[in-house]
Amino acid sequence: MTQTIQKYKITAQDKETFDRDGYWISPKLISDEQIERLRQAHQRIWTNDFDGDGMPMRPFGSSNPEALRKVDNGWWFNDEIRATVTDPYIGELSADLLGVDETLLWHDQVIYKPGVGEKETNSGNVGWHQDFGYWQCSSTTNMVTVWIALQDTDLTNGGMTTILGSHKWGLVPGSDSFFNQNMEELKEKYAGGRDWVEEPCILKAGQASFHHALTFHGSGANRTNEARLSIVAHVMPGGTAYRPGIQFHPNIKQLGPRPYAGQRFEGEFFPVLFKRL
Ligand SMILES: O=C(O)CCC(=O)C(=O)O
Repeated sequence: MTQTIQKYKITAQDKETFDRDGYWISPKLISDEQIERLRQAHQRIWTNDFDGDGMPMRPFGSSNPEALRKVDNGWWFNDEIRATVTDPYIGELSADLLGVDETLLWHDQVIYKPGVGEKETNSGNVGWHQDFGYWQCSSTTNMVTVWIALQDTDLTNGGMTTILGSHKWGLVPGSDSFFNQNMEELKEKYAGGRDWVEEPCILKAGQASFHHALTFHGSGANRTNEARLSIVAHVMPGGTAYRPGIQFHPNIKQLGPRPYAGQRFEGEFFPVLFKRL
């Protein structure tokens, strides 16, 4: 079911921007009503109020109220999130940016960053990382993350920053560093000898940033008193297949008890979002 409101089409210039910078900012994609429903979906998830009788892919929760909260595959147990992250339009925009004819959902994330005001804490930080640092069991780096803002988002409330053109660096060893909250240490590790240019992703509610799987990105403290809410779809091209022996990812389990090299990530755990006719 299509939920998005705006039928903006990717232009040649948008694709050029994505290919050059490693990310692209969309116009507003979802309505105020859908934003509100997704905000309510967040509230339900954090109180374990699920649609259906399923469960999250990994347990979540922390006793620290200032910590970042996140859960993967919210679409398994929340219908509103399912409608958003499997929306064909999200799939079409992703396909056009990746330059492919088909896209599927790799997995989603529901992310909540509490507002900590002036408090001295880095517990909301997301360390500089490359998404593909976690996805090395897949056969292609040509994947994209769609980060949808559920409120106006900038650096004051812990919005993301991308590193301009860093998708051209290839996979940097050890870049699976989402949970390392020491941004300075990570910057030192990754920036050495490279052109490190930080670009904030400034989004109005309902806009999305699309970043390439090799683009370095991270985020800092939410210095407001309101939580920063987002829904994230990670999208892969049709034909993406299993590359064994490198790294574990929970998606491998969805391939069945005896996954094999070259087995496609497809079937009900990996919904097709878009297929060009
Ligand atoms: O929400 C954030 O600040 C970071 C999210 C992220 O790393 C991602 O969506 O790939």
